[in-house]
Amino acid sequence: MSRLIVVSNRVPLPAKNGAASAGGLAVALQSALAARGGLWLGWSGKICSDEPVGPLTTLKDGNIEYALTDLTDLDVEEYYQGFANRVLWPICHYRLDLAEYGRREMTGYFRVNQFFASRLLPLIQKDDVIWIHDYHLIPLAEELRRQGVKNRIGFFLHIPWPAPDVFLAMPVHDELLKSLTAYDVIGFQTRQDRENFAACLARQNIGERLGEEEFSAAGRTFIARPYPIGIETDEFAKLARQAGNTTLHKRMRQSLDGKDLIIGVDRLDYSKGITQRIDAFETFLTRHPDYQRKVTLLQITPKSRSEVPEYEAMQKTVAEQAGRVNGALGTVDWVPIRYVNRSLRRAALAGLYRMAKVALVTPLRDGMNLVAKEFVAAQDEDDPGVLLLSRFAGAAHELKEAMLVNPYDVEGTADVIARSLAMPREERQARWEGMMATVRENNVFTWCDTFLGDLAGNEAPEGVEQPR
Ligand code: GDG
Repeated sequence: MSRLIVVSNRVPLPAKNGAASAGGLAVALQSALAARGGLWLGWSGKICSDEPVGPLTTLKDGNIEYALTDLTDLDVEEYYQGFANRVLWPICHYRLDLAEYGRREMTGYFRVNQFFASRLLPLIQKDDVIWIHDYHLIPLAEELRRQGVKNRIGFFLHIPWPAPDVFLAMPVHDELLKSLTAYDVIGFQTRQDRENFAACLARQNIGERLGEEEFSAAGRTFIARPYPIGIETDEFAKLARQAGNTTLHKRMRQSLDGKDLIIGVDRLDYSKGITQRIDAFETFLTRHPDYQRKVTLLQITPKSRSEVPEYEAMQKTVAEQAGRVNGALGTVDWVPIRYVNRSLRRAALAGLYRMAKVALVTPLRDGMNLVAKEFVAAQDEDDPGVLLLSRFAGAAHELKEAMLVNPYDVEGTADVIARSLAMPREERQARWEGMMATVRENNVFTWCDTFLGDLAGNEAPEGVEQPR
């Protein structure tokens, strides 16, 4: 088997105290790489003010080798906080109103991609397969090709690919679209994302579609396919089963004192629909006063990207909103919303999912959303909770048995919260069984193996020459 090189912006180093990072890419890739081994290159998270940036830091954990590079403060400002998180992230999540496009940031983005290529080049061996992740590194393969790299290179986009009208509002759309054609395999979360991408290519007259998944451009062929990401389902289910007896969970049960638990778990991000969700919960409590003092919403929301102004502002908005609802509806012995603004251990999270009667997974847009899948995996098959899921999450394309909602429809979501809490056990079981079968089948290993299988064996469609 050829060596696998994974490249992603951030590299989650092995956790020293079990406090895993809150982030879907990290969670999924860590599971996938631990099983197969390989080299993982990315940003160390450190910012240096001197140039040139020093040598790579390397370390080994089990069969994963890590190679980490620092970035300069200008790099971080332009590439990471600038173009990646203030242009690509909002645009791919349909928030053109939040996109802050600037040429300086765009130039920085391409420059840092060149820098990543220069760091990677000396590490590449002849038969390595290279798997690049996410929106930070779209032009990386093009840079590598320019330097003569002939290895197989794949790309997986963890976030949505938006409809052409939205994507093409970004000034450098053609550069990004063309740079993607340097890959051999491009993976998306859903068929809809792939179709949006294909529609952008067609609209801009870039390359040609040869089949459902095959494309050609600039004398090369590549495939673009949906590979829905998953979790380590059995492992996570076990974690949730075992969590029941820990002190934290006993304390939690005690503090609930028979009240039903509703749970929300999201990085603090405007794409996750947290404010709409709190509105929906408030509407639900107001419309169904019988439930007041009988339910509690636990919203776990670790801080994320706090250096980006929109995120900093959101921290304030959500905290104020939760405080306002608690002030308006709470009583001396009942707090409607427990708002936790930091990261919990993964095992703690698993146990809390299992304790919850309902999960509110209501992003306004989401590539997949692993929380939805984790919640399903964590349930007790005899008495499973209900997943209330936004139809704008990639996960909704697979988890058809969830209670699907439109998160923009606050009143509609409030009604579905009430129906979910009142759902009879047989219906909960039937819905859960369907979802669990999917979460088992499309797990993180299937995701990884299918992608890497395609990357290893992408045959050129007949009659098309594939320059290597
Ligand atoms: C991106 C895409 C796509 C959250 N809070 C804590 C914690 N988490 C973990 C969850 C889950 C992960 O973080 C979040 O994953 P999501 O998939 O929900 O969302 P993003 O971070 O936005 O991920 C997304 C994903 O990439 C994978 O392709 O699904 O659409 O946006 O695993 O459990 N983990 C711990 N403590 C917390 O407090 N330990």
